[in-house]
Amino acid sequence: MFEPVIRLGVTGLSRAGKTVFITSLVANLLDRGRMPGLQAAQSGRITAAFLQPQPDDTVPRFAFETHLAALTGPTPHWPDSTRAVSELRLSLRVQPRGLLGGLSGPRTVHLDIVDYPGEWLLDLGLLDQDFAAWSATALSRATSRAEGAAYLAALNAAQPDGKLDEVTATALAAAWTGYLQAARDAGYSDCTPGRFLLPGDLEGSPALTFAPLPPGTAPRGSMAREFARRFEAYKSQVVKPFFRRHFARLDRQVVLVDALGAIHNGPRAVEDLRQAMAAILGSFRPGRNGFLSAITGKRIDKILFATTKADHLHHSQHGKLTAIMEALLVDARRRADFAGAETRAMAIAALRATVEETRSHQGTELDVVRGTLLDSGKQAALYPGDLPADPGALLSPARQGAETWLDGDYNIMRFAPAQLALKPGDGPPHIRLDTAAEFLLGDRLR
Ligand SMILES: Nc1nc2c(ncn2[C@@H]2O[C@H](COP(=O)(O)OP(=O)(O)O)[C@@H](O)[C@H]2O)c(=O)[nH]1
Ligand SMILES: [Mg+2]
Repeated sequence: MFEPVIRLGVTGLSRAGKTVFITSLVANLLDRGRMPGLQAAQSGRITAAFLQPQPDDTVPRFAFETHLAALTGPTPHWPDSTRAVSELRLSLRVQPRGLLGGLSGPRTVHLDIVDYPGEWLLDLGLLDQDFAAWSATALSRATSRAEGAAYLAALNAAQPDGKLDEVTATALAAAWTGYLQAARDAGYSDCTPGRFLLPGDLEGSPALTFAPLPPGTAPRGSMAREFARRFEAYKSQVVKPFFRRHFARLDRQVVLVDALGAIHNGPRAVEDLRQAMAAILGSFRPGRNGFLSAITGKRIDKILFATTKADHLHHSQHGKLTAIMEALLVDARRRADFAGAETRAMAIAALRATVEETRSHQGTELDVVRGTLLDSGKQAALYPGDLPADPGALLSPARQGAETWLDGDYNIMRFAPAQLALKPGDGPPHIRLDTAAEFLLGDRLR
């Protein structure tokens, strides 16, 4: 008997919220009390949901039980960050709709969820560049950012056209990794080579021991010559296998981004997010990349861009956050010249960690959220600032290279997950996870 499989990719940069998203999605599909927006759940046509061994024997299993215990245990905490690809299979028994449904009885639909780092996705852009072209863009970005200073100093002291020396090579690669980390922490999304940030068992290997170099001669045996060779090795032996093995087999995709974080970090981070979204969409466009179109058998037909952690914002501002996401997506589609898959932008919270309140503050009513601060354990109310109703008010200054927002600041706080008393049949509390699930899976559960 044919049992349909949906392969759902979940990606986003480190800390975007992938682990929390998958954990809460699966918990809310197992216990569907809080999923009214997922039609198959609401109508009772999902008659059962259960975890099963995944089909890929050599991919680490997503540690669902451990992560759920962290989030919903007696002392709730955020799960540890994961560093590589993982996978989980959830199977749903679905009663088909209509006459045919009554006749054929329930069928099983398998949902294979693949969690992979967005850092690796952005590496796709390297495939159509050579070492010189990549070095030029990477160095010009590093030069324009404070975070790049240490690498540029290390580079100054090195002699790219001199004989390769592994100690210098390792030091340069480490300095470049340090820059990528700092840049990402400052809210920038472009951070290639992505595997430098999450090296896994490739750490220290030659394919990960290079760094961008300024233009110049590259005599035989020189560091410049060897770095260019390693860059090619990185593309063929690190980047391509990842795309072949994981990416090429996906049906649906969620891209998690932290739009509030970027807004808090300022116009340059928002501009960077805008470019990263276009780059990500570009990687879902078969045909653009010869390598990808050759390996991609089926096509991803739905892509959701979701900004997570919307629980940092009172719901009265969710519409404005969604509008900002939509504007970014429209722009990304245009820039990437993207047609094909259905795309959608949303503001969600995979796990709601706050409650809403309206407080009077200096004579005005302020819509705030309240939660337990992660660092101190104290209760605090957060008013992140007033998002503009017109997304252009943020996106235009970002595009024009503004350094700071003119009209005030946007704050964020880190909250701990709240203590939960779940009713039987209810999954963890969330915001619009059911709408996200309906977009991603609804049509396949009919
Ligand atoms: N308030 C809130 N914080 C979240 C949510 N999802 C993720 N976070 C925060 O983001 C951090 C990173 O999430 P995680 O899922 O580990 O990100 P990953 O690196 O993409 O897997 C968590 O430790 C939380 O602090 C959410 O729905 N609400
Ligand atoms: Mg994770």
